[in-house]
Amino acid sequence: MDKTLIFGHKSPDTDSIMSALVMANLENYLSKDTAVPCRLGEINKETAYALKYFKVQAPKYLDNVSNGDSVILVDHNEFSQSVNGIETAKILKVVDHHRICGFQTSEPLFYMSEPVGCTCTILYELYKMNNIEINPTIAGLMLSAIISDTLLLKSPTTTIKDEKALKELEKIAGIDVNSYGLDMLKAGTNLDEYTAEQLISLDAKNVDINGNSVVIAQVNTVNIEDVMKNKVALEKAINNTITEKNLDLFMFVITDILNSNSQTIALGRRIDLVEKAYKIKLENNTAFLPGIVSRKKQILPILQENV
Ligand SMILES: [Mn+2]
Repeated sequence: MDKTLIFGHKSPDTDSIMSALVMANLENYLSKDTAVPCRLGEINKETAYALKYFKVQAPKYLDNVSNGDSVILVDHNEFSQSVNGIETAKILKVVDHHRICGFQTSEPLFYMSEPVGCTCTILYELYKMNNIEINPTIAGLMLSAIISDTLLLKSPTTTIKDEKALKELEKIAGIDVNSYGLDMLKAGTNLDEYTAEQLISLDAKNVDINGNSVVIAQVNTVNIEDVMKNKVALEKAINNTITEKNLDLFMFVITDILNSNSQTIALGRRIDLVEKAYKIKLENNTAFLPGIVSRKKQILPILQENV
């Protein structure tokens, strides 16, 4: 029997991990191949909290794929965010909710993309479409991903489909989504043990913006000042990464999940992109971004428009 490797993006967030686990569960109903959920990086604290709560093991770590490996991508499609060697793999399916960028295959594939708040919302629809029952554990994984990606439905990426899915999954899992969700999000904001290097790579995405090599990294917190206390160390780590990867811009976004605001530290030769996008002037490499919480909807496209 062939094995199909299923994984989300590098620097995995809760959606990337849960989508891999959930998609593997779904595939085991839909396909005769064996599906193996994988992860492309360390499990963050928020995800660890959710996995422990629902008593599910983390997927196995995958460093690279090689010629002809069968894979399914969830929660991403850009090769720059995918596994090493992705160019040589056989991509069977993609289930995603991001912009499509630089994506190409040599064979036909199943591709499901929707502009909803979370990949697990699309997976929820796939269970429905295929008439497959969702068990309470799978429901718990899915609702954790939706809470994480939509910040408990507060992010502007949230759609009616996310709200409906969350409501339904709450019933199946038999938990109170609001209290569980807040505990889970808070578990992810405990940043004390991380070094500056780790903080800037916990949830970092490489993106190409009209030929500019950009990294947008984000951390969630309940207290922006707490993170900003380490500004000097953060700046040093960011500058090292810029040199190492020859980046044009590194935008570090510290998001206050309780008040739905962010503070950014931006460095690189194209910090003008950030200044133009938000009509601000960075002071000491930093600026407050009121109301900004979503990289996908309020950062990436805004930078692109202003390039
Ligand atoms: Mn996602």
